[in-house]
Amino acid sequence: MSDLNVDTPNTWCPGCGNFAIEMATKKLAKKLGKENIAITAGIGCHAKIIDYVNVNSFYGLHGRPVPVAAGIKLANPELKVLAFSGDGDSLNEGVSHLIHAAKRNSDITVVLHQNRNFALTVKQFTASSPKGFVSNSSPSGNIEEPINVLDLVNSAGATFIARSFTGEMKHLQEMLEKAVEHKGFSFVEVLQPCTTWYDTNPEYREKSYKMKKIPQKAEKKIKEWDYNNGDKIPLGIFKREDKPVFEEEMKTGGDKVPVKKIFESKV
Ligand SMILES: Cc1ncc(C[n+]2csc(CCOP(=O)(O)OP(=O)(O)O)c2C)c(N)n1
Ligand code: SF4
Repeated sequence: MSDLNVDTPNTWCPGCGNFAIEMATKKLAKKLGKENIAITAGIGCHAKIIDYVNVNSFYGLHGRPVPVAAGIKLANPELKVLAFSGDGDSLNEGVSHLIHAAKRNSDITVVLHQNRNFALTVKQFTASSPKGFVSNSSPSGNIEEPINVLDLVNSAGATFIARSFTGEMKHLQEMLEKAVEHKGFSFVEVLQPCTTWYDTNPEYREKSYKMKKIPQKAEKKIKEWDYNNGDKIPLGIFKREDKPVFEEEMKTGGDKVPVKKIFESKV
């Protein structure tokens, strides 16, 4: 993978889950051919993946890796496009972009580095932090309930939903490969312990387990873990379904979509 490596010094903390995501991304790029993929990222520790993997990439604004990826895919549908995002990035700052890309079934893959805090800016609570989380912006404990991101993207219309953990390298690799193979909006939540501000390794090692098959009722399985104190954290694919993708609908100008009488213009 020498041509995927860079000379840039790596500034992630020792033991950070991001190293596993970097490794999995390099293996994916090697498998697909580096000229066939493009990656985007927001701003944060997660986003440094752009600096460390030598493929075509775009370092976006905070919360904006998803629309940039969707734009790249529209312009060049041959590319496999992945958006790497943080939970602060796409669940606080840019949450509307995530919802709309899922709603459109844009043919991109979003990889969420789920470390459940704003890490680069030294530990503030995000929409994924558990209730009671003590941070620099919640010194007495977070009073808000965490968002279940899988539930959110499922309701928005995501056609592929998976969760993995950076402590399960082989599983992570498999989830990324399956997500990229999927035609339509694919979302992979990667549980990524932040060893400096919120080391969730012991909790995830104890509670996570791999699902044997895709559950029949995604909604129910997705709610098995509430991001607070649940006992079990399922890993694997929760949902995979075929639906028309945005880029192809755009190409045909929507002429295959039946227009209902009520929406026809009078002018
Ligand atoms: C519009 C905007 N708001 C705020 C910031 C400051 N900022 C930079 S990185 C960051 C935290 C990123 O957290 P997250 O997206 O969860 O990624 P992590 O660092 O945890 O990987 C923030 C708030 C910014 N750069 N731009
Ligand atoms: S602060 Fe956390 S997320 Fe950022 S590099 Fe260090 S361990 Fe990783």
